[in-house]
Amino acid sequence: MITLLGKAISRSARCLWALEEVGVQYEHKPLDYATGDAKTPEFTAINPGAKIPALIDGDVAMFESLAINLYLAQTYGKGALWPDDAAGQAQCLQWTLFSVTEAEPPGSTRLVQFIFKSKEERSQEVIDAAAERSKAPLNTLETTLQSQSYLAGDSFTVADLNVACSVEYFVRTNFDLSPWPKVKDWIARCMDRPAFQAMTAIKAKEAA
Ligand SMILES: N[C@@H](CCC(=O)N[C@@H](CS)C(=O)NCC(=O)O)C(=O)O
Repeated sequence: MITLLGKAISRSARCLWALEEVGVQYEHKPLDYATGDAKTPEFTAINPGAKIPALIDGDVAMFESLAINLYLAQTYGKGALWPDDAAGQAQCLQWTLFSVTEAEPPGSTRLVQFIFKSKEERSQEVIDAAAERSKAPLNTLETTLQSQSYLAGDSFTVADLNVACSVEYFVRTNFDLSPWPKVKDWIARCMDRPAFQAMTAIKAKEAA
């Protein structure tokens, strides 16, 4: 049985989305780093950095949300989330690193400013700098999506899932995506997927 460790309201949501996409049976243990759940010897044996999420699948024990998603795609999503051909697989690796290094930093800055900070604590300077930094990755995505429906070609793969995890932060913080209409349409399609909706329902249940 696959076990995902980490509460849904965290980067674990990305892995819940991937698990729902591949359709395998899994157990979800909503460990909360804030209460010390991630500092136990059992958890730090997997991630010495004590951050969620982590995944256990038989002999495999790993951390890093987007690496977990690549693992799930390669292991359980062949021909769907994980393309059959080397060219498509290369695109999945490329876009995953793009997500972490280019798209997530300005997106998570917005998340911190708009979701985790109060109005009084917000910094307009930080928000403006993040908006400026968002333009290059959004331009890259827009150009790519002008000639294809999805990032690795014409069907949804882990490339889309792993980038959408970062771009979704812009949606959640009401960033105006209208200068990037292809991105706006693509992220709406990604967030409309039944697996994304299933993950959203898990988050809502956890928050209730
Ligand atoms: N790059 C890691 C980041 C993991 C991460 O920062 N997780 C947060 C929750 S979203 C956490 O556990 N934070 C606890 C801490 O910083 O002490 C990933 O994508 O999995």
